[in-house]
Amino acid sequence: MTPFPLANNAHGDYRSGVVAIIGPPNAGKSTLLNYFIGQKIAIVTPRPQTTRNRILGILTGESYQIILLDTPGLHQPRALLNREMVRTALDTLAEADVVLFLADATVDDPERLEEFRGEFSRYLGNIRCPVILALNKVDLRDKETLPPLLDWYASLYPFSAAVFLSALSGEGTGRLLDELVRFLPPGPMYFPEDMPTDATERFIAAEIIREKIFLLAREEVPYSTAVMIDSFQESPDDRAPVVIHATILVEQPSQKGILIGRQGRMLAAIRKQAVPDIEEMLGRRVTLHLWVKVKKKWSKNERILRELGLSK
Ligand SMILES: Nc1nc2c(ncn2[C@@H]2O[C@H](COP(=O)(O)OP(=O)(O)OP(=O)(O)O)[C@@H](O)[C@H]2O)c(=O)[nH]1
Ligand SMILES: [Mg+2]
Repeated sequence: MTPFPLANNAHGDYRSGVVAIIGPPNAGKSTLLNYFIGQKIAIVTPRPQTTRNRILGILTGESYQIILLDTPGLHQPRALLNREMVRTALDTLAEADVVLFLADATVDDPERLEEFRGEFSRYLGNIRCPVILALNKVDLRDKETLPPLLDWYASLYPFSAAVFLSALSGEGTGRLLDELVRFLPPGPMYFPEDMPTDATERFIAAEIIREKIFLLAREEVPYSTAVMIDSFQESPDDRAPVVIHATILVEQPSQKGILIGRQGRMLAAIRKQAVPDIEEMLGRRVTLHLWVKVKKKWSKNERILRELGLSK
């Protein structure tokens, strides 16, 4: 990363670096990224394996700059797309100054936890920097039941610190921030202080559409979709809407039928929910045109995954 030259690099107590947020699917990694950045950069849904890319958020304070990397959930991948998602998450470890291992505190059944032991240990075993444990969703837990859970995680790995957290309510986030800064090395400001992310508006718009598909379409359908922005036209007149054309890829003709819906109702609902979020992100009105296209086995095709930014 090329340091952004700023005056406060001059004194030595400024801290900065990369914090990789890793953990199982659905633990709340993207929720935490959005909480810290104070705006929606990463999409959030109640379903696992929502995030597919590394998403960078920048949190700048008076004495620190944290480059947060949200990642796809760690799981045992079978299909090519899933393998690429896990690889993307594990690749962030090489760049990290600190790793935040975020787990879901509502997953506490001892047998279920033991099923994860080997997998978690394997991921954590390759990390060469401090790892902070955050047990998330404590708003859903009776606090007295948390210490045994912490003991289980402590038996897994020598975490440098542990924090109970609610990424939804913000409880525990102050303490987590203190811990993250404590383990960051001294360093310069890498990004301008008012820059929240390096993600493009096009990328976030495509992700918002994907989020609505995850929220509205059932079963495996969202997992067989990808969204491509075909065009993104901003008029020089601020009051004119931004006109976005996007294509939703599916793998089967039956999935195309589901996503269009009877008399186009599903596609209309996706558009209706996506537009306000995209408008909020852009601060401008938006006209969104959506198409659905069948591209057989796109998720098993390396070339298409690369084109979609889902593979190297
Ligand atoms: N009650 C509660 N729900 C939470 C909290 N954090 C996240 N959630 C919910 O948990 C679900 C998953 O959140 P995400 O942020 O998408 O989880 P993720 O770890 O990014 O998931 P993947 O991208 O699939 O790996 C969503 O329904 C969130 O609203 C929390 O602190 N408390
Ligand atoms: Mg996510």
